[in-house]
Amino acid sequence: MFACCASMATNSAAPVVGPIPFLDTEKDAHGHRQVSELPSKLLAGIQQISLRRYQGFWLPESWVPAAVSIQHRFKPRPDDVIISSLPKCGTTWLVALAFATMARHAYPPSAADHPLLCLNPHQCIAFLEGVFLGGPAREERLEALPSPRLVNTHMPHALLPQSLVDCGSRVVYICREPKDMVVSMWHYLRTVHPELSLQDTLDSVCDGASRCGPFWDHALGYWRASTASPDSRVLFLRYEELLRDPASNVKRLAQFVGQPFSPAEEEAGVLADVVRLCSLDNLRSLDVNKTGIVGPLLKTPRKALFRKGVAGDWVNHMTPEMARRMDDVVADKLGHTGLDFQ
Ligand code: PAP
Repeated sequence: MFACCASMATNSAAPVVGPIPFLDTEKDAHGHRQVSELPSKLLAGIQQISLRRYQGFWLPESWVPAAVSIQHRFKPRPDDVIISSLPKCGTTWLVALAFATMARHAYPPSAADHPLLCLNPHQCIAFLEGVFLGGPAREERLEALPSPRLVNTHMPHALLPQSLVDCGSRVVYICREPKDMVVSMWHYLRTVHPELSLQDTLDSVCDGASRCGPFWDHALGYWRASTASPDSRVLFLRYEELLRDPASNVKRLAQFVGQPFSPAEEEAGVLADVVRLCSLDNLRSLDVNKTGIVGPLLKTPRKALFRKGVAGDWVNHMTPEMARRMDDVVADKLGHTGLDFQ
């Protein structure tokens, strides 16, 4: 409407560009609304963490600009491998396994100087949200990484750039039984928010208003992408399956990223070494994982990333009513989809 009025106002060659509605200047260069315009909520039980609803998902407020930048500025490569998850679903373990697997020729997993022995797994991989919040220098470092790159994100599939799907980057997703995810999240957040109750954590997850939630849409987006075709570029893993049989799942992972373990490597114990290097007991015992904080975005202690590492711990914390509430949400939101958490 503005353009039409402008052309009526003058016939001169110079295009008239003003005035425009002042409100429109709140949109960013890509025409998106400003963060301050998006629906907001406080994460239940934690007054300091504010969420914004962006394209159907509740993101931590500070991650929204990162989500926009990832969509517009991340330049995926066909041989990129993207680890994706909701928080507390096995990210750290999968990151360690993927790094150890993909870097095994440069860094044999049995080597005494393996990077995972002196770096936290999250320091071995670029966290996309952190990169795109970190300014041009961090983006340049991401660009400068040699291929194949390994990065991770908590972004929902629907928020990944279309160019990532188009160019064929591989995505490895890990999901976890939601009651265990809730219990893990509660323990983790309590390290910096001791006032947080399990009930509040459960409520936020069941209401869909937790970090990168609704959890059912997050998992479903990746599930559908993984089952869309036999040659899907999305591998869908489950934390519980990794616990049951880590070696088989690491083999699947290696195959998927185009670096299968050869019979000779298996014979030599390389696969077993990867599993051992990334085991909870090993990672937890390392000095680097006993000290320090996870990163500038989340000031939780690193040691909180390595807690119990089992399936079914929810029975030790949830009342039957709490468990029923979550099971009802899962049945309601996912019952008809073929995605389950067995
Ligand atoms: P993040 O998304 O913040 O990185 P994430 O690693 O997904 O967290 O979740 C931590 C959970 O994975 C913890 O579960 P718990 O609270 O139920 O115990 C943690 O113990 C578990 N975990 C971390 N490393 C490993 C590992 N090497 N093997 C098995 N489980 C692990």
